[in-house]
Amino acid sequence: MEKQKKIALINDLTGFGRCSTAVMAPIVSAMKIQAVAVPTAILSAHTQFPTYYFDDYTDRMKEYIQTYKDLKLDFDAISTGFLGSEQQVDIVLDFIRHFKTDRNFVIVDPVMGDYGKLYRTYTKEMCDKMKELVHYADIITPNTTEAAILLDRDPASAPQNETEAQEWLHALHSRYGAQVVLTGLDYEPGKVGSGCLSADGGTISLHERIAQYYPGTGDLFAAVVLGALLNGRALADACA
Ligand code: PXL
Repeated sequence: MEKQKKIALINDLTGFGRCSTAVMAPIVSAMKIQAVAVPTAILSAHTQFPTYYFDDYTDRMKEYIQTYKDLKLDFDAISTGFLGSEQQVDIVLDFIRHFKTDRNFVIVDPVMGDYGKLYRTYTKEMCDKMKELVHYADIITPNTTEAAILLDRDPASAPQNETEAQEWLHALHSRYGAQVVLTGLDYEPGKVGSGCLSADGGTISLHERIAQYYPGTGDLFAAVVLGALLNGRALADACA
């Protein structure tokens, strides 16, 4: 029998409001991959709500992760998302150094903000540390706000047409060396979409816009891409 694949989901655990681990774990499970949750923070509700309880898990992560070192687990992919503190990046880098092999890959969703603004628990220092982490990724999945921050551009700027979207994809690839999935492309009336840059080149795919804002959509998208990649799809196909 083929061994079931497993991924480390380094991300927060949020109760109310669908995002991060709560969204990603069921999706990858349905795609027949075991989700191994590594919590970065525990929140009662996500940060788009006017109030939430935020428990930064930094101090407990080292001991939590030690179990996986002791059990000599091997992961088929390492995925990172929302981080609770600047110091957590060093813990995540240690995780990558320990568990990265030539048979797995690292996918970093550089969660920092959306719609031109940082999430409320993020600081400028955390964004600078996030840039450090992104250098270790094989694949990155920023939205346009996060891409702008990674490129030291105005966070409220975004590609205004397909040529600019391709330029953003190539700029991210040349600065960080990773394959790129750029989400939240929003320049054509009635449409939204994503761009993807892999060894096969850059592909933009737009689809019909749903006139609603759903926090956690990026997490859902990242989970589907991750599951599809582990199930043997090429990156552009996984994004489509
Ligand atoms: O989907 C990104 C995200 C993840 N985790 C938490 C969030 C958000 C976006 O608001 O608040 C806790």
